[in-house]
Amino acid sequence: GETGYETWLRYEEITDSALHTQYRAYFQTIEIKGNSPIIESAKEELMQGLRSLLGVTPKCLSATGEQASCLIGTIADVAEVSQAIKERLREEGYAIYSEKGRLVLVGKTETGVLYGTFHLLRLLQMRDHLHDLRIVENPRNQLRMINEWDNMDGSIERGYAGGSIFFEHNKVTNNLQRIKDYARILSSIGINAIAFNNVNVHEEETKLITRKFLPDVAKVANIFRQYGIKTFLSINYASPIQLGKLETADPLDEKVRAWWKETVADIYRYIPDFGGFLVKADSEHRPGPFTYGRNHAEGANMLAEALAPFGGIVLWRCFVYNCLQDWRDRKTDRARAAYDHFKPLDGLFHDNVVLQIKNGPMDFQVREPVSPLFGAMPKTNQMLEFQITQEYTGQQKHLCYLVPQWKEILDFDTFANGKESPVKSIVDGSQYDYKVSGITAVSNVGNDENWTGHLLAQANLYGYGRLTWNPNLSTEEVTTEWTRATFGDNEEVIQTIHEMLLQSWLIYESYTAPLGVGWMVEPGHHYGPNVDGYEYSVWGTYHYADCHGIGVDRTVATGTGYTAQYFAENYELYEHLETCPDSLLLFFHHVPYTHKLKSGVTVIQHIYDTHFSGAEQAEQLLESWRSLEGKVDSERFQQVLERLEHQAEHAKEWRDVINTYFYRKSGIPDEKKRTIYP
Ligand code: GCW
Repeated sequence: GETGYETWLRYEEITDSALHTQYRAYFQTIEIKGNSPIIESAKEELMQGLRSLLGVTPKCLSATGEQASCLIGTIADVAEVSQAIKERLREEGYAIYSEKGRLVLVGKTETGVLYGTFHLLRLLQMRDHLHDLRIVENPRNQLRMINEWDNMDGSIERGYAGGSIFFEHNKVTNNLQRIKDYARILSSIGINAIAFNNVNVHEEETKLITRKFLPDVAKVANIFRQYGIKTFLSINYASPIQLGKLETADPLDEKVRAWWKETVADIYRYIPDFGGFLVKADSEHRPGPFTYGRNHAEGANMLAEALAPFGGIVLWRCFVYNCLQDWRDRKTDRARAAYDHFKPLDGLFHDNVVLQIKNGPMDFQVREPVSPLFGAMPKTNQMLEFQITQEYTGQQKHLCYLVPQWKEILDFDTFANGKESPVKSIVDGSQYDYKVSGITAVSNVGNDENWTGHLLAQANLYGYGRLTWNPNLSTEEVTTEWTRATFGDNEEVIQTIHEMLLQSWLIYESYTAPLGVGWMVEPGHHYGPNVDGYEYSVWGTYHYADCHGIGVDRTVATGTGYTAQYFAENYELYEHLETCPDSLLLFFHHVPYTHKLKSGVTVIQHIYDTHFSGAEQAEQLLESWRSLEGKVDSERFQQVLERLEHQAEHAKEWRDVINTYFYRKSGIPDEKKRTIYP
């Protein structure tokens, strides 16, 4: 039966006979130049895909002089590529063109060939014609990365789809086939880098950079390499103490510097193309340079120097804030932290360091503004971090398709370099002269049979990869691709799932924390409503609701001054009540419940309205899915059905907890007199 294991690489057989005939003609005979491991992967993918889509195994020609109907190779190997095409191809790019019944796929590099192969298969999945193709594709972002938060005991921090596919019982897994399948999935959407252990590096994981585990890490890296993916490791900043028996991890200490250099040299003996280190330092109780009175630049540069001779890089996370805050203290604002820590260090980082910045200033909430750090450091490489795993967006029990959210973030104009300096143009390196940059995200994959727990959450992984390849793709394009590749030809099925996905983020937002204020979740695991769960805690995540109003005053005029971290245009937008968008109102302002939104309703009435309608819409998602019974195979139908049933129930819980809380605080009844439990 269908488990969802194949993801969007299902390659369901093409039934349209005209198309079938057309495709078969192009794949009568294939010549694939080269025989490196990556080219072998491309060949394997193509053969497997064609067998499945067309039910045929094309004949492979090797340079016999006979002309193949489909020719594949790098520009170095394919003689007939025009100069014009050659010039347009950049690293990892490819071209696919066809004329007179012949198809040519060329990659600038072997990896380009592999990406081109996946593109070619996608054309078939989308049932596109292959006549007169003129495709030239280059990835927009240099680093297109995945971070796993996997622990060696087999658990995954914030994982909602089972255990790790990389580790079990404090060892690297023997199930290399599953890792290979993951590499295929990632490569098909253009991912080219992965850090496969959690950024919180615990005791055993610290040893991944030692000979105890390097042979195993190398096995994993060997698999990823065949799919054009570079392997990185998250490291423990205190490794010199824990592993090297030194008394300090001070980045300016000569012994520490020597220790890292030796350690790095050893890693490269096992993994010659090792990507580098991902570092969470001085964040949430993780060790870092602060202990020794050093700043982040000093801390990162020391590692960068050790990696530089091998071409390795340091991904240094900016998720740094005071996680021992006193709720009584109204001066400290967690949202300010990343900018306050890093902006003053612009220009001090080595050019093989990249700052990895979460999309928002807080922590992957369903709605928060874009981090003001993007574009604020013209002399420092920056990359963007998204969260595919749905920590705060329903934990893969609720449907929450994040592509629309990511599009908003990528398109957000920072005004860093004047008008039209969107986030996507910062992190693709086109705005400033960054040596390294790109996008990364926390994976939503685990060892559940269908990878993501919620089958439809596969769309988030797919969409992430596609947007990272090209942030200019529209939500509709990406969504259509995924839906067709995953669910086939039935227009009603495609239409219904497409709509469900596109509405789901706003639906989730509407029955959870209102108007950008965030949180209101159960502390610890972060699932389900608890309005005051974090209100008196150390985490700096407050909403300040009282009997008059709610929200965090982050203005310069009367609040924490956070708004000043934005460039002028955005500062003006957020600073003033009159211009601040409704969706972020409570993130930036503290207002009375009776404050009228731009939509014309009061804050309190908005809370009631959205929570009633949100829960209803969650019910409608379930109904929409039910309408597909018999049109989607029963196994996958059932999987999704169960999640949607839970979501519909849980949305009511959210609705009632939130509505009751605000009714009790404000004493203001619902204008429409719906049931609010007193
Ligand atoms: O989102 C928060 C999570 C932590 C996580 C941390 C981080 C890996 O609740 O579990 O730790 O962010 O991004 O470092």
